[in-house]
Amino acid sequence: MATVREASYELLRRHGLTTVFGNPGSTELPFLSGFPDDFRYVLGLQEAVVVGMADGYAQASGRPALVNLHTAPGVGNAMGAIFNAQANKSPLVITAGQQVRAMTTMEALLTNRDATTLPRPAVKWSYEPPRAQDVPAALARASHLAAMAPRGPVFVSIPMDDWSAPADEVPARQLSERAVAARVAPDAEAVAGLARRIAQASRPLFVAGPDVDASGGWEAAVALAERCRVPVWAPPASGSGRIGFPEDHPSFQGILPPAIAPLAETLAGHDLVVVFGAAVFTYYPYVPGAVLPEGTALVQVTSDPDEAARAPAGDSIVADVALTLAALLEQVPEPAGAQPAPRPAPEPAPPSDPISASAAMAALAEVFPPEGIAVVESPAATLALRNQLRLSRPGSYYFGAGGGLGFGLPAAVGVQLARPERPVVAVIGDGSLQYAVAALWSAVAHDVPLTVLVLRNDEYAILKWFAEFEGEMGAPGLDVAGIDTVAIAGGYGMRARRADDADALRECLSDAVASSAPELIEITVAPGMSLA
Ligand SMILES: Cc1ncc(C[n+]2csc(CCOP(=O)(O)OP(=O)(O)O)c2C)c(N)n1
Ligand SMILES: [Mg+2]
Repeated sequence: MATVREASYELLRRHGLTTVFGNPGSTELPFLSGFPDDFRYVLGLQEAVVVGMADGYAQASGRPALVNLHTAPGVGNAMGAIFNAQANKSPLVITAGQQVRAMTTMEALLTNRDATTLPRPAVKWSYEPPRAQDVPAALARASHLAAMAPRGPVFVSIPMDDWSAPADEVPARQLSERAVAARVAPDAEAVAGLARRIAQASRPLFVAGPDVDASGGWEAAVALAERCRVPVWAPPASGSGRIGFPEDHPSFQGILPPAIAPLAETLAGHDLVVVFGAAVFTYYPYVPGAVLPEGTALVQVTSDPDEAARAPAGDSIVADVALTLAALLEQVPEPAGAQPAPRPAPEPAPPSDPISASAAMAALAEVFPPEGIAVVESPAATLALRNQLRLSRPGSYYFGAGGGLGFGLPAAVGVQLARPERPVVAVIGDGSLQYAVAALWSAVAHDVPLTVLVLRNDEYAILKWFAEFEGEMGAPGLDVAGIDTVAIAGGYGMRARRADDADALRECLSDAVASSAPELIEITVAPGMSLA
């Protein structure tokens, strides 16, 4: 008779969950013992690293990823990363070991006392199976739920003695064979109504957000924008984990500002705004004003019911974004007017010593391969990167939409594991690198040929900018001078170099991108925010 462990591995196999991101403890050993040959274990040395790697892997592969954490302390360490994964709509099946059932009532060491409450509210479902025999069913339910819109992390706590218990043969096998088709097509009337509104609008504008990319709607978004001859914007950068439209396309006009009043001002003069696959809108900081300018109507297309329900203005259609784009494409007529004028090419950054973050991003753009992927966590240089790099292919950009640092470096490892054929460059601030720095070790240990570019300004530049913007001066703790990132990377066994100027940076970057080993490059950049 099969054990719960055997039945569970068979189920995970059928669900394609054969890569396990984890950091083990005694309570996880009964799951891991006899680890099947066709499974891969990716070790992270701290739980922020584990979940960050799984987040990048799940997003870049488009499929749920499996995480295994060490009971309450492991989940506690992981919380910031789970929060990020939820904002990223990253489908993670997060499991954690639990004390043996016979000793949870007396609270033996490592008992996860209130296991299902601990990861809330950052997971959309949290569960501890009532019997050992229910573990496969819990894993099946978790995997289906994680993959359904809105995608996101789910949690299952598993008592350590469950794994060796005899499984319920038939239900476990039935569960393994079930498939759930979860993409929801839009209501035909709603699509016809939106197509009519687009056709009748005199100056429509599109906003293409992260779920255009995640849903596979990239080409349809380009075709629809070209057909309708509308300008396309990206939603505010700080809350967008992916880009939804080629940023070098002539229809693409730029990134909306992140505060209420300036965002509304940018939309002024357009009588219809259609937002595809984004929240309306992820604002910060607070600059009050009307959400929409006078005379502007808005329609949001989102697969996330909550995103639709909480929007402060406009109408919403809840459905798969790619399916809705395809349905619209069949219905909108081609208008008479001209295509929008393309925005200018990026300005060359003026020379300075040290170079500006913009100049560093321009150097990166010069050597960035067309099939490259950028994973970004360099707060004061994000806009410069977006402007200089102008990424043009689907699945080319990952950014922590939750705003929690510690996503970028491990996510880049996960993205590179999922997409070995595309070179991944992580662009990380000197402060941000420290939140999940042990991901450097995972990149080396698992031979992940990632390039890490660290922008060193010895400060939390974005916070200084923010302080000035808010008029809150004199805060301590905004300088991080003296971190020798090259030495740290060396300590983890990673090849690491310092580039002294833009020429050296280009050379180091081309080498690292072409190499099949992980490499880190540090460049000192001028302090402050780089906006373009
Ligand atoms: C987990 C977490 N802690 C703290 C912050 C607050 N925070 C936002 S940006 C930032 C500074 C980032 O510094 P660095 O990576 O050097 O980027 P720079 O601003 O210099 O470009 C900090 C501390 C955060 N976003 N997440
Ligand atoms: Mg910095």
